[in-house]
Amino acid sequence: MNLFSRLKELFSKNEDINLFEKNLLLSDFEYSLTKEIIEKLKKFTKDERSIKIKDILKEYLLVQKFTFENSKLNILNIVGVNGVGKTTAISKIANFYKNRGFSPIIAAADTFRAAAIEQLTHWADKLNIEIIKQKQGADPAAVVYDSIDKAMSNEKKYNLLIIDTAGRLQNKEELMQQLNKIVKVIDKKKTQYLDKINYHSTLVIDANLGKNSFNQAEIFKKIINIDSIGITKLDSTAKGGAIFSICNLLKLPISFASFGEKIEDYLDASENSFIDILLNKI
Ligand SMILES: Nc1nc2c(ncn2[C@@H]2O[C@H](COP(=O)(O)OP(=O)(O)O)[C@@H](O)[C@H]2O)c(=O)[nH]1
Ligand SMILES: [Mg+2]
Repeated sequence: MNLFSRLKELFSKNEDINLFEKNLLLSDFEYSLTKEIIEKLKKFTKDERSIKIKDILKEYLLVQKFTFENSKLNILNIVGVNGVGKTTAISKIANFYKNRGFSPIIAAADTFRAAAIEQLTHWADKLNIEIIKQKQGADPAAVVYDSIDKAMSNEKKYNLLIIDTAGRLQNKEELMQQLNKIVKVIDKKKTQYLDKINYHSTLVIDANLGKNSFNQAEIFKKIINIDSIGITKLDSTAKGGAIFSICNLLKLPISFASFGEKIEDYLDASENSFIDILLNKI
């Protein structure tokens, strides 16, 4: 049962406010945030609380839609720990923006496993989107370099380059090096192509990981500049509370949410009522 269904059930039974507190904590809301929310709730009568809880929670969610420009090469760098749903999300984002008139191209910069390149190729073929890839073990920054050149040499053709990266936290040193090198390449290309590149980096967060997601966000934020987060697996979580902590404490806005394995299980921050739909899924 998701967070809202649980809270609603408690409200309908007019339960003690301590039970709300317990539920927020069980959903991996950070402790100080839980206290703050409970203090706000206490200002309302028991009957009012069921209505007000949504508004109170909304205050803690930051949203930022992707600001892609048709006339530029928009580069979206997707980072995050292995298994959180990066590759799946990339297919969804590419599909979403392709359907809205953009021309996407994908860079397979997770070169660590052959399977990762195959998985991305499978999606690209299915969606009829071009993919730039090299062999397993190739330098991810080299893949990014080639991808930008390819996209820029077809300036009229491609205006959205999405980069898939590896996220092995087991080897932080290597992860740091890889991501820094990718960013350096992008910076160089930005200078080369003057103001024709619009860069955005998004950290993908698995809603199931609860408090661990918060730690992951802190680690990635230290490695590279993160502009926004994307939340995945909202279809199978009871720990969505961590998202509120990430938004509120790390000041990272949400750009998209994913709630299933199908290509259409995607919610983009540019859509109307994004926050309301999102809250109903947490
Ligand atoms: N239930 C569910 N599964 C997802 C979602 N997004 C991705 N997955 C699954 O999570 C697993 C890892 O996804 P993948 O995109 O390969 O993660 P990556 O390692 O970060 O690239 C795969 O089995 C996906 O099908 C989602 O929103 N909901
Ligand atoms: Mg992947």
